[in-house]
Amino acid sequence: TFSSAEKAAIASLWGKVSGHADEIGAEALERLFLSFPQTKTYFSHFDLSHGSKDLRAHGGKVVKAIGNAASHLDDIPHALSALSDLHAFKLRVDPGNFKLLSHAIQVTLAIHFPAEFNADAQAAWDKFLSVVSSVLVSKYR
Ligand code: ZNH
Repeated sequence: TFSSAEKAAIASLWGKVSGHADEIGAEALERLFLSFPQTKTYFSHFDLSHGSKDLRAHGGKVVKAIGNAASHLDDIPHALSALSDLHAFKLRVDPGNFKLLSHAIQVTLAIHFPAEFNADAQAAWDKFLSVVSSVLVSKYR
C-alpha cells in the first residue's frame, strides 16, 4: 500500500506523462533495447528502428497500462488482471525483464521531468513500478 505522499508523487508525475504516452513509452522501450539487447528477442516481429510506428504504438500501450494502474493504486491487481493473464499465459516474458523495463522508464522520466522526479518521487515510482511488475508476473507458474 502507498502512503498519501507516495500517491501524490505518482499522481502528479502521471499528470505530466499522460499527454505524451506514445513518446515516453517509445523512448523507454528504446532505452530498454539499447541497454539490454536481449530484451529485443520478444519483439522480433516489430520494427525497432528509432521513432518507428511499432515503438510508438507499443510504448503508448505500456504507458497507458501504467496510467491505468496509477488511477487504481488501491487495487492494482484488479486493474491489471487481464494484462497479468496475458503476460503469464501467453507472452511468458522472463520476470527479470520487468526490472529492466522499470529502470528504463525511470531514466526516461528523470530526463523529461528533472524537477518533478526528485528523490522522493523516484522512490515512489520505483515502488509503484515494482508493484505493477509483481502483479504482471503474479500468475506465472
Ligand atoms: Zn508487456 C504486450 C504492458 C512489461 C513484452 N505489454 C503488452 C501490452 C501492454 C503491456 C499494455 C499490450 C496488450 C494488448 O495488446 O492487449 N508490459 C506492460 C507493462 C509492463 C510490461 C505495463 C511493465 C511495467 N512486457 C513487459 C516486459 C516485456 C514485455 C518487461 C519483455 C521484455 N508485452 C511484451 C510483448 C507484448 C506485450 C512481447 C506483445 C506485443 C505485441 O503486440 O506483439
